[in-house]
Amino acid sequence: MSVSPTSILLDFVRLDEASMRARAADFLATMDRRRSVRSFAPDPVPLDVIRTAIQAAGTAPSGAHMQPWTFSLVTDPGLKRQIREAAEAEERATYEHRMSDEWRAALAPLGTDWHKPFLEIAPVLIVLFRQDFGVRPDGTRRKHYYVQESCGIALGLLIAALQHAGLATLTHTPSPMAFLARLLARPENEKPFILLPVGYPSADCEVPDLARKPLAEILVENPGPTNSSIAVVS
Ligand code: IYR
Repeated sequence: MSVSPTSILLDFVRLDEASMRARAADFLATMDRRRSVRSFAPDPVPLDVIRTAIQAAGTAPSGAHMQPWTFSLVTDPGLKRQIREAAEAEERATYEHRMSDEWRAALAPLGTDWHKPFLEIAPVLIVLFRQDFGVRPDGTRRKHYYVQESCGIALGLLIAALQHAGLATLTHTPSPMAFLARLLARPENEKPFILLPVGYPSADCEVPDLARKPLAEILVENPGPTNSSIAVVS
């Protein structure tokens, strides 16, 4: 069925159910080993692998296929230092003055503070910028749609691609992040969305002993007012 003059046949491989189960379980096992890492080894990583992961992130669906994202790849030690210094200045103000007591208490189990040495130690920083609008060659603005959702999906794919490729990362949001647009000389239509240090974990890397919610807690099947299988709490 042709839906538009420019459509092409879908390239889709239908798998047998045994293969589907094996692949789904393998993917879960890989992703379940993912942890937010804050202690990196300084060892370099293959940049072609990072570029391939970014290309995978760029396959994300986006509003009206506007692909409203730019990925900045930072490896230069001087630039990483500037990013660390600016991030720590903001984070220090946040931890010391801007955070509510409730927020501080929620972060306590993670053991975070304003020091961000990983921004210099990790061999790679990826900064994802969201494009709030596009700019045509003649300078006029092109509207973008569902920018937050689109970038959130691209970020999820990037994290999965990096994990799948054997790299560790952290979703870091030094707040506010405007300094990233300045230091990385991004145009006015781009705003920082997330900062990901990427590398190998340090040999002595520790992570908080956290548990993920079991499937039964995150999944409701066929929910609705008429579904009698949903327990009624009195
Ligand atoms: N951006 C700060 C604080 C922080 C906030 C949340 I919500 C976290 O899940 C973790 C940290 C920092 O990176 O320390």
